Amino acid sequence: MTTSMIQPQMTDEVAMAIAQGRPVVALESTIISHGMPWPRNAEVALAVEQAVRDEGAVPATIAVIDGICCAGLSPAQVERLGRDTDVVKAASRDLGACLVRGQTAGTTVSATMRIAALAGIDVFATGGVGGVHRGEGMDISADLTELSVTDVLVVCAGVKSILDIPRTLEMLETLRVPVVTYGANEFPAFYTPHSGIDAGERFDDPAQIAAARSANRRVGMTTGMLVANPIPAADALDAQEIGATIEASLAAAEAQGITGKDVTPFLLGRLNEVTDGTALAANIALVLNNARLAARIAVAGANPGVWA
Ligand code: PSU
Ligand code: MN
Repeated sequence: MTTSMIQPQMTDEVAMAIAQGRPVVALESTIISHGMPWPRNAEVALAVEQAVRDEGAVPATIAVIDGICCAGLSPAQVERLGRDTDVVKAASRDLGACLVRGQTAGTTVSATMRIAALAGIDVFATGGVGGVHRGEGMDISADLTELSVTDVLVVCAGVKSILDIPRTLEMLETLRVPVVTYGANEFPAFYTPHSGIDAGERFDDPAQIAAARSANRRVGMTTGMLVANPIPAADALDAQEIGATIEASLAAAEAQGITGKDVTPFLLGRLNEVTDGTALAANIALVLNNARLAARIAVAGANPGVWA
């Protein structure tokens, strides 16, 4: 890191943990500002922080508050992200403009990775990463490009089928981002553990995931790493049913001319509405599940000698 890069504003809890080399897990905030409805969004964000603490790591929810990059938020700041309607959605390329304008932003996976890296945090839990959208529109999330250049490990529940899962995995291969699946042979599809796609690399032990990451670093990889963690069977939705609902939501987005960064929030909002809370409940369950796995990987990685 060059000295001209900024240091995010950190809470004492996060700053102290980083200084002492204790495990820290970054958490994103677009899921709060644009991914879930108020007031569940703020409640869930605080519950996810607690899940990380319960596994022995320190949570650092990341956002831009009044033009300042923050790693670690107060409950009042989390509430503001969840409730205020003037909070913008920032990917990594939006950060500069947000800072200059003094805006408050929920950070996507790409922007959260960027700020986590600045803070010295290298494990991050989210729900789903962005990816290659369906259709021929070439709508490809900057989450993938950020993963290719920023060394932060991201735990997600796979790729939601609002996206083109096979193309997203192909793109990750092209970008040489290591992808591993935790405890399954099939790559998960967010609301369901089933995508019909082979998982590729499977690991059953968080410590092994930490070790694989360390080995990637030893061969000179400077990319991030994507860990796909299947939603627990008890919380999963019926693949066919949610698949049909997603198809209908995609058609609605197209009919209404939704484009650009509004596409993902529109689809998520619509899924949460039309499923009468079922999709939201599954989303919450998988985020908590991802937070716990990320914390276990961070704890394993913080053991002396595991990570270079
Ligand atoms: N997937 C979800 N919930 C979310 C997102 C993705 O299930 O809230 C958010 C994440 O912050 C992700 C972003 O980084 O959407 C991707 O947006 P886009 O497709 O515009 O790159
Ligand atoms: Mn896009």
